[in-house]
Amino acid sequence: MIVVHHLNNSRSQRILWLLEELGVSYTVKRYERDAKTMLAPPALKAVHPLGKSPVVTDGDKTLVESGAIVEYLVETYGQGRLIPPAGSPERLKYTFWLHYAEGSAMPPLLLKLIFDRVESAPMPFFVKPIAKKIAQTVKRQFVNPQIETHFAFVEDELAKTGWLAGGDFTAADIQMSFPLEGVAARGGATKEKRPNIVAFLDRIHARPAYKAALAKGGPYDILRG
Ligand SMILES: N[C@@H](CCC(=O)N[C@@H](CS)C(=O)NCC(=O)O)C(=O)O
Repeated sequence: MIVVHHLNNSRSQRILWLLEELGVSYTVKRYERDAKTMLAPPALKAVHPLGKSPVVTDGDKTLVESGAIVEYLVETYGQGRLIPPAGSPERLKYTFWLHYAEGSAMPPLLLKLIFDRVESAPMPFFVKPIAKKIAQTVKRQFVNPQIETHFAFVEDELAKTGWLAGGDFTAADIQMSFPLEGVAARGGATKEKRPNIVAFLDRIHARPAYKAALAKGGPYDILRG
């Protein structure tokens, strides 16, 4: 039996969605983030030493890292669904997006989250202006331009077919949903600026499997920013 160790408001939401798309049965074990630090509870470290979400257990296997989990589930339970044929140009794109989501798209979003927090964190009044200035400078000079470059690229790629790995919806679209929801929630992808990303999000959010996964995973506040 597959168990998804699911942290609220996290990347494991897309694993629930993938399993719903594949129609594979699974159970969800829920974990709640610490309200102050937003970190996962120590109980998750008992499942895997990294203590991050998602973690999937399947019999005697324990799997971590979203992209690797997506690959495993599609390979083991997909029966050729949600993945372009081996050797096709679409398959190369599929592999690219599976890696790109966590390797390139997420890091600048994470940096923005961290420096936003530095900017608004409570601290002694005499340090605050300095911390604020540093955070704003890093964001202006490095983080925001990176976000622009990456999501302009995704926007252009989506213009081709509406999906990322060719003409069909694949697990690469599921893997990319998290950074795209993240950038939209933080104001970096509006209808005016990134219409293809917004239309992509509207399409995935309308899928019955996406909705079923939300019902299983509980509140998913990333959608509200
Ligand atoms: N690249 C990893 C990232 C895993 C990760 O950082 N997960 C976050 C949830 S979105 C987490 O567990 N955060 C809580 C913590 O670090 O304590 C993946 O895609 O699985």
